[in-house]
Amino acid sequence: MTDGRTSRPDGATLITVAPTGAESEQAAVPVLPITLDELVAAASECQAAGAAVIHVHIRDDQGRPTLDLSRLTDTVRALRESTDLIVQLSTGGAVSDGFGPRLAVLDAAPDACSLTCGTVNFGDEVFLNPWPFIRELYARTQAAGVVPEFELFDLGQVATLHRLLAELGPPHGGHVHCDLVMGVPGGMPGDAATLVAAVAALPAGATWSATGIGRTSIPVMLAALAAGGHLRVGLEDTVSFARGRPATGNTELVTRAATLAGLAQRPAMSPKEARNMLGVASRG
Ligand code: KMH
Ligand code: ZN
Repeated sequence: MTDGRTSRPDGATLITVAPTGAESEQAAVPVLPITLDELVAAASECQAAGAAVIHVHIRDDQGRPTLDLSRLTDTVRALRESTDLIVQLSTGGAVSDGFGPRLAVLDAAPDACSLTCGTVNFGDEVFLNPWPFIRELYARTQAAGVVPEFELFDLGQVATLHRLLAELGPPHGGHVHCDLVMGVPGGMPGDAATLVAAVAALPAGATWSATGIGRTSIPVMLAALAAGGHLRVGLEDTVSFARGRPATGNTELVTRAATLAGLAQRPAMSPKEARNMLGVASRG
C-alpha cells in the first residue's frame, strides 16, 4: 500500500466526478445530467478534462432518483463503452432508498461502489447507515469483487471504518481509499482543520479524496491538495461555480480541479494510474 496519510507533493491527483447525485432536480439545475445520453456525454467530457473516476447516481424517466437494476446495468455498460473511467456506483442512493435495493446495486457489476460508514443527519433528513447494513454491504463487495470507496461524513465514521477492517479484513483489491464528504449540514464541517484531523485518523496506508459540499467546495479542494489528498467535484456536491454564479456543467468543475491540481504540481492522474492506485482491475 502507498502511505496516503503523508503529504505527497509530487504525487498525481485522482479526480472523481460526481455529476448528478440524488438531491437536485433538473428543473432547478438545467445542466444536471439525468438521462443516459446526458450522463455519458458528461462523463466523456469530464474524462477529457482530467477525471479518472465517475461516482454515479441515476434517474428514472421522470428525473427522479432510482436504483433500478436494469438501468444501473445499462449505465455501467454505456459508461464502459464510451469512456475509460472507473465506474463507481452509489450505494447511498437517495435518503428514501431502502437497504435491499442499496445492496442490490452490486448486482450491476460496477468497478467500484461507495460505502458510507455511518448514519448522518443530512439537512432535514437522515442518511441511514446502521452497522449491520455497513457490514453486510462490505461483505458483499468482497464476495462480488467490487472495490469500495469509504465515504466518511463525520469523524465517528472513521472509527467505524477501523472496526470494519478489523472484523472483515481488507477490501477487494487490497487497498483502502476513502472520501471525506465535508460540509453536509449535519456532518463534519468543510474546513482545513477538520480535514487535517480526519486524515490523521485514517487507517495506515489509506489514500483519500475530499469533497466540500456547497460553498465549502473550494476551501476543501485547496486543503486536500495541500495535505496530499485527492479530489472529488461535480454537481452532486455543488451546483455553483462561484457565489451567485451557477456552474455551467460538470466539465468546468473538473477543469477547475485539474487546473488547481496542476498549479499544486500534482497533475490529474489517468484512469490507468487510478486503477493501479485503487486496486481496480483493468478491463479485459
Ligand atoms: N445521496 C445521499 C443521501 C453515496 O452516494 O454513497 C447519499 C450519497 C452517498 O450520495
Ligand atoms: Zn453520491
